Amino acid sequence: LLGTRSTPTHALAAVPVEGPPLTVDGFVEAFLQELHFGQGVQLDRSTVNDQYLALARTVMHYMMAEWLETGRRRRAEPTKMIGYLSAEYLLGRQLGNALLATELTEVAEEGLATLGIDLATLRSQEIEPGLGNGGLGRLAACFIDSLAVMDVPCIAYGIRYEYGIFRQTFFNNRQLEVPDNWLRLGSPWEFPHPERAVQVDFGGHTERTSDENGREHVQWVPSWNVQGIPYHYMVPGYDNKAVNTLRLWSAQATDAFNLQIFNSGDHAEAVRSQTFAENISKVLYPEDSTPQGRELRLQQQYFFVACSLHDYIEHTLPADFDLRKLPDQIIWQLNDTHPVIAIPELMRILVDVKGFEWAEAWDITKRCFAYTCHTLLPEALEVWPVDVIGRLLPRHLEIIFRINEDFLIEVRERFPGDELRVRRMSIIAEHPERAVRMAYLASVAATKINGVAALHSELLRDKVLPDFSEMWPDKFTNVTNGVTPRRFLRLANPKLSELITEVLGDERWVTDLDRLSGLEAYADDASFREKFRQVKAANKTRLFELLKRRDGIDVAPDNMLDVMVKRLHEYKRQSLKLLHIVHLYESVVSGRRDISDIVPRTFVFGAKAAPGYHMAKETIFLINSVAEKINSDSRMQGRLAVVFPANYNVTLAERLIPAADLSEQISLAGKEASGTGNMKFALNGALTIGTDDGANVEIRKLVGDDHFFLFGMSEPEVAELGARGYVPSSFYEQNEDLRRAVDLLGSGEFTGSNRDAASTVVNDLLWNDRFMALADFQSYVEAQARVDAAYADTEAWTRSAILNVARTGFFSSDRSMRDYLDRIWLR
Ligand code: GLG
Repeated sequence: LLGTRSTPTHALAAVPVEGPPLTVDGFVEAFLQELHFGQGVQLDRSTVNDQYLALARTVMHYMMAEWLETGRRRRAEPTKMIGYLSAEYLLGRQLGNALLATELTEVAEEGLATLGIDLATLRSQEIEPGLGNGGLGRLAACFIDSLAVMDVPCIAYGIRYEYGIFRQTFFNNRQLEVPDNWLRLGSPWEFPHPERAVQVDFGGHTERTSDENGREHVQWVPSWNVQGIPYHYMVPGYDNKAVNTLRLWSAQATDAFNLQIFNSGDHAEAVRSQTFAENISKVLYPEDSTPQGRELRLQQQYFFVACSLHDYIEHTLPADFDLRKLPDQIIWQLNDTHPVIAIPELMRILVDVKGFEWAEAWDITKRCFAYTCHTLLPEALEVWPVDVIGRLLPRHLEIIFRINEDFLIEVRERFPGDELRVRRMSIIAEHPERAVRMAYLASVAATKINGVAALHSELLRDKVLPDFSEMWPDKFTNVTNGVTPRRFLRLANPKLSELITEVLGDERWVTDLDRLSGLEAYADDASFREKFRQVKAANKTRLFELLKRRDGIDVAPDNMLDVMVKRLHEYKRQSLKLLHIVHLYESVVSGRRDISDIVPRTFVFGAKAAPGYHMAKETIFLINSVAEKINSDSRMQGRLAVVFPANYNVTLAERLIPAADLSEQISLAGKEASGTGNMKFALNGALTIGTDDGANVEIRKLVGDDHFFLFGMSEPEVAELGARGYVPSSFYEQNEDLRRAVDLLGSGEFTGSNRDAASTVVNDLLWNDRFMALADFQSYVEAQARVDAAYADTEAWTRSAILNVARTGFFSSDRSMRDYLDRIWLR
């Protein structure tokens, strides 16, 4: 009876569920109830963790009624829904958002205060679930927030990694990685459903039989399996009583598998098999914008996708559902190529399990998937060796081959005699080894393919997948990324939110961000500008207090705050930022510039490097080394400072972004697909210094050239320089400032006279510089001089900052979701 529904006939079974009363007293009572009966402890004996867990559970009681009601409502009137498939969700802390969603923040604050408990303390007790690497995972979290807010039916599927993105610490200026044991203090937000476990098969071989009509049947005979246990999380809307579900899968050994070995007396082997199975959801691969071609990663991908499809088809759809109508019921959105193995999986289910003819199954499958690409780096497109897939998923490999065969026939029909094109487009690459190009598989099957910013979608169409766009121009579309205004403005910046609400008259902007345009008029109002500055100053104070507590870092209160936070990656060019800093420092210590001529600035970095990414880790080391030297050099008089708090994550972002004056978005044009940090900064009133890349292009268009510091080559210029042959050392030789900065960096000045310690980065810049930092240096330094000049005019700067807020409502992820609905999901 596992998993079967028990339906009591008692009248009480239909009683509507209600949360506790929305009053301070009601809240306090519910909280104490949770403390006593949930945590089993009395207030005077309770720890902060007890209180945090009880508080989380209390807030969940309020959301629960809405969750249940949303489910009931959706089942009563089924409409097409979104199945969001993502290997990452970088959620950030849950408590603050849950309080916001239930409008309980003040009630909780007041109620807890009557018990002598400080809400902020409990909030800081939460360990954020870091189940993602960076932009891609955070985007997924913003999207599911928006879908709930818009009351769009969506189940988000992913993996419940036991360890999320590693915790970064620094030792001797180098990055050390500490496992992120985010579950260690309990995890109140999740509901495990072991009774809804799904078995997932791996390995083995396939067998063929013919039935009496001569029709061939394929049987996959797997050699091992695991089970996926779903954990459900609430995804609350805002002020709309809708709560969606995030369903994350955890891997466990199947009982039968275990018991057999255990009974044979081999206890060690039984434990080993258990460990082996659990490894699948053990840890998030810490790679960002580079694929990790390990077999375990493919296991993870198939694991969560197989669980999710099974869960939907067998547990969510009505038992008698006619699968020919599947495309009317669901669209599976593939968040990058990580879940693309879902395509052959659906084919396998339809053909092998449900008995569909191939052609009909393919027709259904083609209408069930859409694919989002998040990159422009060719090396970041996932490719799986044929023998790895064959060993792990032999049936899926056959299916992929068959899809490819049919597809290549189609290509030959469309472009007769063009065998070069056929080879280029084949889902199977032949060199350097036979491998499946997952982006191609996705492109062949998907109804729509989208990039994540206007420029990116253009380049995706014309440069990454040109043959596909020629064949199916209508498949290609753009949806510019967005960020949730709930977390990244309303929650992260309460002071600015209050000010906005004050002048706009109400809070409707929180779910209708275009309303921020109402701030335009106030940019010219001196008293509003003064208030705006006070907000920024207060946000800085709040950040500096945190940095003091968290990292022991002292930050000068009055400096311009210049922030570059994102994953450490060569294409993002943290090294260009570093060259600028060293250039300023060098110009002072060489006596070419007086320190009093430097506009006081604090440069903030936040960045994790993938543990196996050597160049990125050396860059972190160098930034820390430069910071150490500059910060302790009394000649700088605090007017030039570099801080690099360890372990940049969502929680820190929420403090940093509202405090920033300047946002650094300096990737080489044509390399950053979109960026989303860039949007968060603009929305919080930081001005951007940036290249014409990713969503910067759209930000600049919206805020206007006068309120954005553009520099660097454009994408066509980059392409042209690349084609001509880029020689970084020629830029070094021709530019004295650059030469002095590079020389100083390489001299050992910052690395305890150890030249070798800086050489990895410096030599690469001089002799390789794949992302053309040296070519953009001069333009960057000039743009920074314009920043300095602009910042000196406080009123004009504030005006620009306000206009950035007023003009970036477009970047709400609610708008992104509307675009997905219009252009992809409901088409
Ligand atoms: C990618 C890109 C970012 C993009 C993000 C979300 O590198 O430019 O903003 O996805 O689409 N791998 C990523 O983080």
